[in-house]
Amino acid sequence: MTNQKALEFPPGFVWGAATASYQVEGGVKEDGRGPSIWDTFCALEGKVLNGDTGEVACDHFHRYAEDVGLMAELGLPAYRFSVSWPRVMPDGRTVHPPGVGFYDRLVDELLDQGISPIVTLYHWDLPQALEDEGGWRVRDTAARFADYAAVMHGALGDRVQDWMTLNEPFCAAFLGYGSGVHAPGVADHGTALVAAHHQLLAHGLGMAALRSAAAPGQRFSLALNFSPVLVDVDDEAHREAARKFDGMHNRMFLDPVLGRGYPADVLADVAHLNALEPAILGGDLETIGTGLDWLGVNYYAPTRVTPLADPAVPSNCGLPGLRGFDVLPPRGPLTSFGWEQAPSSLTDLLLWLHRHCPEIPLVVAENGAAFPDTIDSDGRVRDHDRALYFAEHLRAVHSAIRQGAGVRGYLAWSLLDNFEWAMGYTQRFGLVHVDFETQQRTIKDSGRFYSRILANNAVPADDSAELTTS
Ligand code: GBH
Repeated sequence: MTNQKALEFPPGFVWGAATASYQVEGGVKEDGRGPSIWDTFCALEGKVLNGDTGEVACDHFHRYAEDVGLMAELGLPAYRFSVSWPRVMPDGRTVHPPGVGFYDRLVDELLDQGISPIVTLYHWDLPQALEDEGGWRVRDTAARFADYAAVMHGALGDRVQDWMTLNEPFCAAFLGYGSGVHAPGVADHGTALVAAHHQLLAHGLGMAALRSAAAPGQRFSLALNFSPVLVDVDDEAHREAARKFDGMHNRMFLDPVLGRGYPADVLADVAHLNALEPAILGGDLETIGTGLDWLGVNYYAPTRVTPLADPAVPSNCGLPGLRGFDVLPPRGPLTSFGWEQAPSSLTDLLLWLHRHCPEIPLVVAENGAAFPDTIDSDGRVRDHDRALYFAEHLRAVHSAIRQGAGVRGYLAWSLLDNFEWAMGYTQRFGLVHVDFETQQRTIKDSGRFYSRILANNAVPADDSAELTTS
């Protein structure tokens, strides 16, 4: 890749890969771990495809050392993982040292291999004990989260520089309590808005807890999932449809953490549910808006919307309270998940963030694609589609940087094929193939390709032979 056709990233650009506790760990009963809402949800009939569960997942709980070895083989400078709250606090409140011990060992193993840990505290696996007390419907869960954040900082803060409070509160609130396709499986739009507010409050209280214990140089953040909106026609009605979706999907979570409160147009769009504003108590917006040291940007696909003739008709988008428009089917090349492949939307998103909050450094904290893997008789895992997806999206990131966006890093989703939530084990996102029968790991062609990109700090400018040769 030492030709003139490579697009170079800025010096110090952070490369890595990400996972999440429930998706990879397994070991759900090891060392006294308590149940999470995902253990409960998976046991319900018909919630997860094929009745799959995270009981074993990638067995990362037992194989973490081997997995860190794979990261070293790939040459990853950084690894983003999440902590299972019920592993370290089985009842959601009381510290359980054996559970903390797992993350102690993981962090030490990473540091031994020269890999920087990036810790996410909440990637959707709430202790079931707290759900039994109301979960994200109740404010107290936010206070419990702040205690948990303080505990984890106490345990790992001497070795971990980069911390994220929440991953994608959009999903945990709107899929968990709004559409009900994720744990705990509640389907109520008003409840989803309240859950979103309490998660943002947890972020704010968690940030305060982390900052009060901060060592010099530590950085605190969260990861939000963004979906840029596409319309077919540039007229008033289409712009209004796009505004509503963008408001509820993107600005609803970003503006409060930036200290700007909830967007007025979003509050107006959901006022008829009479749920969000009553949940906001005095001081909450100040707590939530504590500012960020950087922003984790998770991007997978854009969303296409179209206006409806009747503004009072509920939207098919499934987001709380939205009316008067529908989401259209994705177009063009799709991933096996059925998501649209649109690298230019990633450039647009990063440039929009740069204009919206120029003061905040951005890190792409998740980006990747589900495709089936083809395995040769010699065991080689060919996944040309995934390599191409990474190449195109990294060119999109490069283009945003060239146009001025302050993007400091990129973390591929995911290190390993893993438990893909409601889709069970049917969607593979890994740089490393996992055989879920034998737990054998095999670095995919896309993993080798990514490894060369980060070694060169550059992505090939076009789809040369480098995509397929290893
Ligand atoms: C991430 O969420 C998660 O952080 C990660 O755990 C997960 O494995 C990864 O994505 C891959 O799924 O409802 O059909 O209109 C991604 C956020 C939110 C992106 C839902 C797609 C819905 C498309 N996702 N969104 S749809």
